[in-house]
Amino acid sequence: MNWTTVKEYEDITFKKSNGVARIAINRPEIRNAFRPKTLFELQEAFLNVREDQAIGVVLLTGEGPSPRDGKWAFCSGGDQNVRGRAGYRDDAGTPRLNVLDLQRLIRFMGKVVIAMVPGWAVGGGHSLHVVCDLTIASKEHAIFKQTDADVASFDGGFGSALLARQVGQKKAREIFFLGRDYSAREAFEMGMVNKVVPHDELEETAYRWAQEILEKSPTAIRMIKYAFNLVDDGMVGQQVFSGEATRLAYMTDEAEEGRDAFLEKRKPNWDEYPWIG
Ligand code: 1HA
Repeated sequence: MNWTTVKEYEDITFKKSNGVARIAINRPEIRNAFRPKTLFELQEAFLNVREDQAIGVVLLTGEGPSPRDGKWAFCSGGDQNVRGRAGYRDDAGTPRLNVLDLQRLIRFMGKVVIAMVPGWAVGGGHSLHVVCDLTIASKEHAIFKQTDADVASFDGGFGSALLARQVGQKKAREIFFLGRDYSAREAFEMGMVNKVVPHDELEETAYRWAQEILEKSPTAIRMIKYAFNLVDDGMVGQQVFSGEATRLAYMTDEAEEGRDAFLEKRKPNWDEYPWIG
């Protein structure tokens, strides 16, 4: 792995190497809790990746260990220090729930996002791993825990409903209603983790998975991600999937005839394009 830093940020790190982007929350002393600024920076990095046609896979993770006690974290959700009555306050004091914008970016991006979980994945951080396409977890240090109900918060979107798709209704309710700790192995057995690896091999494994994915057809991977999403995403899922169908249709001679006829101010000639039944 030969990571090159894309840009320096205050709350995150952002690197790229050989078709893979690595985006990490960098607040290890508070278990990588996010504040609005963290999320604005994450959104900027994800938008950069979305527009970079050389990148096919993103690894989302948390820097660590904590310089205070040596513990690892993926993310512990919203930073409770800046939580106000209507959301998490940004530098100007505006209350925000902008982790939901990040979730949508991950969900609707035509690239694979892998959660690389080195330690705690808690609350809104748990929901972030849920919305990622794949999760690879540290055998020794990853712990999954949904504390939303402990702090009077709730992710009623992907964090819960998509989780139920992954682990089943009963388990998802247990995770939210009891807020217990689950090891990487337990999370794997439930179906919300793809692979458990020794901590030292976490990044290398995620990077290797990314390289394997990069050997596949970009169009096929994008279409299958959107197809998996479609059944749960309602009309937005249909819009995203259909957008890709439109893109493919634009690549046909038939579509070019439609455009050319308009530009040449003539009737389109569809004779060469049969009504396939
Ligand atoms: O649910 C949502 C949303 C839903 C819809 C729309 C938007 C949403 C946006 C956000 C969220 C949420 O994320 S709500 C859930 C918020 N997160 C939590 O409730 C987790 C709180 N943290 C913990 O439960 C624990 O710290 C831990 C299980 C992650 C780790 O425990 P551990 O290893 O015993 O460490 P601990 O000593 O508790 O934490 C180390 C330091 O990190 C502490 O600071 P210190 O007292 O040493 O100065 C601790 O306060 C700090 N810290 C940890 N997590 C957070 C935090 N500080 C602020 N915010 C945190 N989330």
